[in-house]
Amino acid sequence: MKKTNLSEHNAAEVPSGKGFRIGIVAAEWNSEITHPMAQGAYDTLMQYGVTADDIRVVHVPGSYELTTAADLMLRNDSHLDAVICIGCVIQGETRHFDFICEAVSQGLTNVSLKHEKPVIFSLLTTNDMQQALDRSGGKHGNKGIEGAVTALKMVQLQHDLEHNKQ
Ligand code: RBF
Repeated sequence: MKKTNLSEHNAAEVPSGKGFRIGIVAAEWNSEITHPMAQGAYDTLMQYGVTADDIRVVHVPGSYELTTAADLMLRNDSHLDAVICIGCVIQGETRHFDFICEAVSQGLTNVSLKHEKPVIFSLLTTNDMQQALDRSGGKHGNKGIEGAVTALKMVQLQHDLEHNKQ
């Protein structure tokens, strides 16, 4: 099945998050975008059975700091199963676009491999503010919700593979 948008996901295909412990890191830069995404991620984790005690939310100044925060969270909480990283970089508004996107995508990959845990890339990289609004609760869904669904699927996959269930 072709899938480009997990916001309207099939609940039957999403693993239960019962017993999972998940971190959320959200950048304050473009907070009108990142806060609804973080809320969408949080609500989705709760919807699938992750308890409030097992969701750790932290904020960082900008998307560039997502990498450091994800690394710190995983280093200091050995029970964490995954970290969802939420940010928004708008191309038309900053020449830093390429630097930040490259650093975050490479940085989060490195953190994931270093800690051997899923680190979810929920970084909006849009041409303008309208495209970001469309993806943070607008006509293209909420990429924070999709980040949470991806986190649940990846934690379950890791568990299954480590226990030879797939
Ligand atoms: N952070 C974002 O999350 N999104 C942005 O669009 C964004 N644009 C920036 C533009 C400039 C010129 C600078 C200096 C920073 C920007 N940042 C942005 C903040 C960046 O992620 C980081 O917080 C700072 O560079 C401090 O390390």
